[in-house]
Amino acid sequence: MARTGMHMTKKGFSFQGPADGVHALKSWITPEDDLFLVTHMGFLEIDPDQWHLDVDGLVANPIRLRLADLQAMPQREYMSFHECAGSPLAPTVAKRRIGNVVWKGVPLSLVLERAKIGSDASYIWTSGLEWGEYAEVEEVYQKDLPIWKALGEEVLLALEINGRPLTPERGGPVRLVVPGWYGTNSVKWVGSITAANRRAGGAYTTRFYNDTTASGMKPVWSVAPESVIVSPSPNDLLPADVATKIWGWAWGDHQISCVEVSVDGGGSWQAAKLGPREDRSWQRFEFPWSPSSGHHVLLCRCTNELGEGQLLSDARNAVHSVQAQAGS
Ligand SMILES: Nc1nc2c(c(=O)[nH]1)N[C@H]1C(S)=C(S)[C@@H](COP(=O)(O)O)O[C@H]1N2
Ligand SMILES: [Mo]
Repeated sequence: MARTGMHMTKKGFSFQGPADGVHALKSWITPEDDLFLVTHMGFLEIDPDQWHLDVDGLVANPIRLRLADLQAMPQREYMSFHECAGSPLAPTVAKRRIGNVVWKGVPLSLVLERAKIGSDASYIWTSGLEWGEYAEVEEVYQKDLPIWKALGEEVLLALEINGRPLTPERGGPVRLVVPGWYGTNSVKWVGSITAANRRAGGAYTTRFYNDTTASGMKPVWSVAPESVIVSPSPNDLLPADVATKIWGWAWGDHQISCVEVSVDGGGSWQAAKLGPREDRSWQRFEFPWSPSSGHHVLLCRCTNELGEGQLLSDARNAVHSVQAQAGS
């Protein structure tokens, strides 16, 4: 049921992102104007004075927190890439909705501690306050986290992004952020948190955002290694035989240890120079290149510290390629 002090400003699924896609992502920290926005059922606008968060379920001390209560608690900043997993109706299509931002908020673990979470709790369920329909399903946007992730220092009830309060479209006044995991887990317009001893049974945790694998269903949680070429972009005309750089970003839940670039459509691969990561930020890679006159197919692929890599196609983290033109 809708609480008072809130209304939907736009109904239905919505995606917004930069017109140039990943080629717009030229800065280390993605300005909000270049950061994608996703909602399934619509955007919610909440009066911050009326917002509250209920924490219940397997807790000894159920609590209701208002915005001022959260603002009075210890907060931390955490830099992280932020990536949408793509459509739950087409989970093997790479959408490359990505950015790198700094979140600020109260660690979820502190709120769970205040509520005296029980030792029998193994999952934390989180629900958004908006309402409506997505793919003919009319249900609350509810997600879950296993307790080990929920208690991670990086998981925040965020109040700010890049030093500014969250806008209504971004999920303000308070949203969950789960750095390292796909955006679908970072519940916007959060209104309730429930400690439970099993996974949440709603559409957004069972029917959507579950991948079919050889060993059964796998929730869309940890972000697989991925990389994109930011420059050159397909619109550039490069001067032939002049030194330039192929550069881009690589990221994943686990640190990226190697990025390789191909300038011949995947015939051969060479290691790129790879930059550091901060918290769970993306990492910059670059590769020097002097293109001969003509058409070139550029690709990049990465491997994380666990040895996991990227498939060429048919995966949400499939290899990115760019068609480049050089001439004189
Ligand atoms: N309440 C709520 N939270 C939500 C969603 C939603 O539809 N409702 N969409 C999720 C998805 S799929 C993504 S990718 C991120 C997008 O966050 P952003 O719009 O800030 O980029 O929010 C997630 N949190
Ligand atoms: Mo998403």
